[in-house]
Amino acid sequence: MSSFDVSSIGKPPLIGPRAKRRHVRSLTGDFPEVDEKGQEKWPRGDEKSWKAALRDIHAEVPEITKSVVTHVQTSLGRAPYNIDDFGAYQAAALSVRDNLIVNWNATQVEYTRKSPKRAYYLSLEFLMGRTLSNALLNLGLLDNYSSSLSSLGFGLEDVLVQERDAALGNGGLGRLAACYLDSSATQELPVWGYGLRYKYGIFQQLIKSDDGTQLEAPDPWLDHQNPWELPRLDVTYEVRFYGHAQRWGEESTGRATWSGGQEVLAVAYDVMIPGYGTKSTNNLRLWESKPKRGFDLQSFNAGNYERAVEASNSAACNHILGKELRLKQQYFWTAASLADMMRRFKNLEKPISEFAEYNAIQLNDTHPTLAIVELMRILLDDEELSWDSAWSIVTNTFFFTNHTVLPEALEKWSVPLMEHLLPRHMQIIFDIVTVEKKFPGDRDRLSRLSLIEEGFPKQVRMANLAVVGSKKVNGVAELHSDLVKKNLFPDFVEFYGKSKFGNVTNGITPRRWLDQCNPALSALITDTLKLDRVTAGRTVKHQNKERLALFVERQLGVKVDANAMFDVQIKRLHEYKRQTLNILGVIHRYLLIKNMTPEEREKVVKKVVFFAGKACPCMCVPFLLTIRLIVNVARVINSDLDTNKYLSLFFLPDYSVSLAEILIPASDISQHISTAGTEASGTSNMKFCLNGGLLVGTVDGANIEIAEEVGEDNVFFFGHLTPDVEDLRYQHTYHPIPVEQKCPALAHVLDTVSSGIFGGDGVYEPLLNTVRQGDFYILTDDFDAYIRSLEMVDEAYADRAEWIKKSIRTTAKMGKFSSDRAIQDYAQEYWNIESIKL
Ligand code: OAK
Repeated sequence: MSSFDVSSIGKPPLIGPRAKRRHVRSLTGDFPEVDEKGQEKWPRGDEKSWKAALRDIHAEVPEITKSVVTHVQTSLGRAPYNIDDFGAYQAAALSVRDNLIVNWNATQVEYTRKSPKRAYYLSLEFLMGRTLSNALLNLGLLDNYSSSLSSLGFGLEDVLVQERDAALGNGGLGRLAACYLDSSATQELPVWGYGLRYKYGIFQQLIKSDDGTQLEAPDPWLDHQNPWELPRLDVTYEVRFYGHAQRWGEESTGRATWSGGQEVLAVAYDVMIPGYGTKSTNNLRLWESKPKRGFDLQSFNAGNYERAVEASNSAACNHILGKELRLKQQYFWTAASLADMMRRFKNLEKPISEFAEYNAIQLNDTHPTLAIVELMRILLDDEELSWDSAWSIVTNTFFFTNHTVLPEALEKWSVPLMEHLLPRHMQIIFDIVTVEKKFPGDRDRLSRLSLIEEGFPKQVRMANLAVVGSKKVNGVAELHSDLVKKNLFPDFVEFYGKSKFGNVTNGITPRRWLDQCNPALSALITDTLKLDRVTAGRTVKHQNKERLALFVERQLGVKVDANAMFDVQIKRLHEYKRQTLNILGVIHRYLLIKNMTPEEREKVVKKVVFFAGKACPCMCVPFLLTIRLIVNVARVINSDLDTNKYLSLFFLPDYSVSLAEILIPASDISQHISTAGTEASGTSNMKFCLNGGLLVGTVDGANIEIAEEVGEDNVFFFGHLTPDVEDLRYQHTYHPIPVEQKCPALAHVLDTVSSGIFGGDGVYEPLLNTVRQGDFYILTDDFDAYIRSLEMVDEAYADRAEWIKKSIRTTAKMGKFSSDRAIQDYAQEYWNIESIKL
């Protein structure tokens, strides 16, 4: 993978007039166009290979070329000479898919034959990114397809970048789910994912050129045929909403009949998940909603239904969807998934009492918590089990992972809404509450433990429900798991005992996040004969920086100095992640350099700062201004001829998995600077380190464990620790100290922004005021330490040989953060499942 064409990363494939111009002929199926001299014109000037492939289609041509050409003709319905890079991508993808299907079938047959205990990963988000490159790597077919495509006149890289990212989610939790699927297949574990087949992925982010504001456009990722999924039009389930729940008999925890309302069809789409170096190929089953034919038209409110279907088709952030639609989406997905699991279990012809011995269900945060109630409903109403038997099965089947301690992310559903949409489920939740009253303790404790929060309206606390209904609960890094116990669920820990609460530190797949995005470094690691690793490591990093520089030049038309230090912060934009701290730090650096003499400037470490990330448009207004500030600061400092040689800044729009794959290998230093105690884990920190980038960060999330592995001297820590944060917030409220007094350097930066040198005409004041007043994320307390840590980064970077050694040591010590380890932790300590060898 040497000359990586980055020009169309994250871009939709070429369609429309421009694409047509690249065809030799339009899609008429005619033979090649003839030029002025009567010569046939063939794409890529490679007439011979196409003709040979056509002629020898049934003879001894390499299998791969044969299969690609066949797909061009039979699946795409095109004459083979009549395709562009996108057509070549489609044909290659279909050809690779053939391999996947064979392995996928073999795997599923083996699972059926051996009837092992299976684990199901329920996640509302799966950020899969591109598939072709990953499938080729995992199948060990990269070189073969590269040769085959090249014999047909196509470069592998040109073909790979045609694929559009599957971006069915927002951020960390969704990408983690994708890494875990890769590792489950690689470890040959019988794990399936269940999610939603959104019609639109996470919005495409556009940055308005005049004022830097973020605009959101839909991501119609399915506009072209998606080669990576198999529609299973025969696998459908009916999912009910609304209606009435009628209890049977007197007993409050007994059976009921739920009838009436609306029914929607859930249709399955299967996505094959290949393991690395194994035939084992797992399944990600995504549900699409379809109207049910012939149902009660009178109770069908067409307008609402359309809206519901449309909304359930968007992977937009939480708050965009109306509450009811979001709840509908969650129930639709969990009900279809459970019906599917139940059908599979029934095929085993085992007694229902053994359900938990054959099934483990992992809840990826609280979004799938309704699955707990749905399984209760099935066991009580359909299987006619007693409450205690049903509850015992449920609480041995589910496992719950929490992914955030931010109170605003803890889901709650209004009781009246639940009663309206899911009347039977609300009954069951009330029944759990009744049973739960057995909890001893005082009234306050009982109310904290309760699944129902008092108020107008009353609310169902989904996190409490997930804890009560699960066998085990875990956080995603050591510190976070401690906070889950101490701050989120202390009463539950006291009630159930500590053993119910654990930790599984997150992991990332080294396939995508090293082999695929950084093949040169991957090769260097496996090359045991290489003597001068420092020089080689430096060369690899430099090549990756040049690749990023080329990308920026093509995207933004600006040249970037690959000899400068590359400093990267890429993640969802959120106040707690403190992109604001970073941009205020950049301004500070700019002002320092601006005030230097030319001689002093020559001693400055040259730096290019990169930001990328999407901001959920429903976030608070001040914070949305951060992107605007970054873009406008970039405009000023990149055009300042005094300083731009020493400091430049870029906001790369439309952050995606594919963009991360270019940015991460190119980073010298990356920023993970959340307020201590707020970032559950972070996983990009692991990706940067694996690629030999060093971290500047707070003592938070997985940063801590990374430092334990790579050594504290290889991480640039700064800032107040978690236990200080509450005290500082208290001080801010009751004994505020003006920023001018507490942190003059920051006050100067804030005043500079207010002065209007970055434009905006006062527009940034709401953002600046969140720092000057309130300062919930303690920027004024951490700013000085942050600047000092960046100075230490400069000093360390000045000794380039030592820096590269740090970088190599960091890469070498990242074994713990492989998702293979993480998934084994889940498999052994939680799900109790074993590998199935094919
Ligand atoms: C998203 C929605 C609701 C709750 C949590 C999230 C989420 O994305 N959390 C992130 O999960 C990652 C994977 O565990 C962590 O690395 C991030 O720190 C966390 O913010």
